[in-house]
Amino acid sequence: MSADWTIDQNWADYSAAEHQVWITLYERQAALLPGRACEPFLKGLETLDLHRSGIPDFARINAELGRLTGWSVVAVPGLVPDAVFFDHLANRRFPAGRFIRKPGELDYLQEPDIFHDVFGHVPMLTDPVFADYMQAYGRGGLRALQLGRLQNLARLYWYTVEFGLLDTPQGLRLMGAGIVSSRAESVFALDDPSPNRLGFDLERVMRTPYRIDDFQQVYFVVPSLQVLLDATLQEFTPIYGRLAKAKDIPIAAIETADRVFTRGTQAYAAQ
Ligand code: HBI
Ligand code: FE
Repeated sequence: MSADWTIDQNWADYSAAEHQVWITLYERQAALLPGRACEPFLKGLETLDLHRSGIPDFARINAELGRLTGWSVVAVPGLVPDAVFFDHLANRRFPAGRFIRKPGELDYLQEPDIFHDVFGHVPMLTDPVFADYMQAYGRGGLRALQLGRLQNLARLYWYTVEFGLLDTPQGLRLMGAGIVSSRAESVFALDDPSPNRLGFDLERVMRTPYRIDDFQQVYFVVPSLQVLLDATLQEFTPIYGRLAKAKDIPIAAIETADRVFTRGTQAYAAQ
């Protein structure tokens, strides 16, 4: 492993069983996501031809992805230190876990595997605005680390890149990698009456804790990818100043300033 934690993908070393896990997961989501996932995601999935029969070879993806937005996917063993992660994003390199989950854990896994990272995250990187957003996020992460504001920035990532919804003329659509790579949450995030669905606001999101072990209790709706990019390109110093004095907002709370798409029942979280 090199200093930036990258490893070779060694695509030829994947077993038929590992390719089969990808195919099973891919077929499930490919059947479910049209009409649910946002257009940039579905377009990216097609453009990158990820419906090949098995785990994609990063060398093949990177030829196309590099041409489109200058991004490339690099293989890593798993979660890498924050500073390493942000440095990769700041240089348009997306670190993707090389491993794939076991057949017995198709529906949930602790750590992001290649299906979460490549199927979930990479298609959106074909969109020029989102590609700029992810690089801006990486640069912001390196700065947040220096200022001790990592927790706030991690929430921005969580509620947009991982679990964001996109508002469209046809209604709400899935954007977050954590949702589109999960069969159950792809349904829950749009259809279930339990979670709150609130309009995206940068500081509001940065004050909202999240849960890593179950479906989200709140989803934030981004009006457009451009709004997301513009929010991240602004000067964060005054924002961090206000956040230092602001309290966290309880995860299921709805504030008077919130734009409410769904006032959730929280029934799922209660059981
Ligand atoms: N490492 N490989 C990998 N993938 C991630 O998504 C990741 C990471 N390290 C840190 C991290 N995410 C988060 O803590 C940051 O988004 C804050
Ligand atoms: Fe992720």
